[in-house]
Amino acid sequence: MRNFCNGAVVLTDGDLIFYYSGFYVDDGYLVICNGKNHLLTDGRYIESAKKQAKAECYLQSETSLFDLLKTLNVKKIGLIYDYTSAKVYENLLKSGFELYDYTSEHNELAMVKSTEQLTLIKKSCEICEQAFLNVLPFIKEGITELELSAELERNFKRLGAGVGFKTIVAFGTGSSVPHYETSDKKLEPNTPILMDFGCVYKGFLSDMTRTLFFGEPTDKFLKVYDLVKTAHLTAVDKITAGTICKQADEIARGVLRDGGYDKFFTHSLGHGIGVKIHEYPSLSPKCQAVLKDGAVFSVEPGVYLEGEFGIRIEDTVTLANGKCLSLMKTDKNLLVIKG
Ligand SMILES: [Mn+2]
Repeated sequence: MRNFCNGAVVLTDGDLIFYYSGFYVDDGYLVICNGKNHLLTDGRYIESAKKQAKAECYLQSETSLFDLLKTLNVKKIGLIYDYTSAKVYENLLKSGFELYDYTSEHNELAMVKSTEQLTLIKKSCEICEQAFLNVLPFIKEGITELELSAELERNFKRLGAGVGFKTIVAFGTGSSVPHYETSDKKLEPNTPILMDFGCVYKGFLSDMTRTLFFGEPTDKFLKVYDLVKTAHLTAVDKITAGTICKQADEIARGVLRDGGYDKFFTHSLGHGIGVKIHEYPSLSPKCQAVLKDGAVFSVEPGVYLEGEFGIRIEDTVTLANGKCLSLMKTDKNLLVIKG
């Protein structure tokens, strides 16, 4: 029987292969053609792939990508440019295929989560939050940032998940660096603690940040905390299905501006979350994307005062029936741990 396809999508990124086939490989190709998945991988994966992937599976040593594309009679190939190597792009181009960027089609599809995907993300958020609650008793003078992050990550695994991304635990002035490198710094009295963490449950991520205080917070810290909390709660309250990303960012940024701290909010309000921790859309001052029901994203306003402290409050949220709902239950009030 002649297999006629013409157009296909070729993916090489492990997370995206997982998104479309339900199976993660970091070395292989997923070819989607006429609504059918074809997965090419090697001997390390093939046994599990045949059981788990929603795809026809092939050993790369027996069937090359080019053999398969030829068999399927593919002429035109969609690639997700941000997640395709220049080498793959060049090899396909040299072989005479017409290439196009499949990114926007993928983004619109991946932004809206299915019921099944949402269930996994909710579980991921539940584990993330439980792990956070479990580590609170470990916060004592002398513990290091790395020890606290290890405890958090140990809890992800105990609760059935994996580490979603590089955990950030920042004590004191380290908290003013939004993507701080967790170190062996020891916890001292009267110190803010910023923790940014997330787990991965059956391929789907969660993302959460809490800023706590160990000891006695200053009036300035309390004032800025309150402002960031108001920015967070106002954004969750006002974002709806139909909100343009830049408007969503402005809701929180406006609150910080009214308080005089918007110039210390040095990143975007949030980002889509799914099989990757940073997905489309970006809730940034420039993004024109429209948020839709079923979207899952972070809301994470922050204020970073160099040499003093940083405060960020982040939840993973979703849009359902037009409204923005947090998938995290712990409240956003400042948690003060007495030294
Ligand atoms: Mn985040």
